[in-house]
Amino acid sequence: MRRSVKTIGVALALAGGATVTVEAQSSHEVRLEADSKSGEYAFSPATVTARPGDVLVFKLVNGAPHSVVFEAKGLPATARQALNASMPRRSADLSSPLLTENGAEYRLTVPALPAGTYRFFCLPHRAYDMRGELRVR
Ligand SMILES: [Cu+2]
Repeated sequence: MRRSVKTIGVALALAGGATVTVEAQSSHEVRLEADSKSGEYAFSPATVTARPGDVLVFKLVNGAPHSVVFEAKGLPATARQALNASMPRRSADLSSPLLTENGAEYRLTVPALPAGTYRFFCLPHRAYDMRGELRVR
């Protein structure tokens, strides 16, 4: 299930008459789960499309531990740096900490990245093909 919450853009009038426009942001929920019947591990949805400034909410539904690790292969150095800076409590290059509790959420704000596809996977379930992709517009 995908949930998208729109935040209305807000124009702030500052002293002196200057106006700053804060762009509308969306939040996108990605579930990390294990199918109880098939035993398959998955990010759901496996593809999330977002803009810089949007928030990704990785929600651990079941099957923990999970993690979110972006693929380093083919990433330009600046994109790698931006992604690393966007990841709270990073455990290694492009890696979230190991998320051990079902029900927990891991949030990151999509940094300024060139439009394109950024692949990620779950380290504990990499061998089970638990992966997804972020498409930045
Ligand atoms: Cu996993």
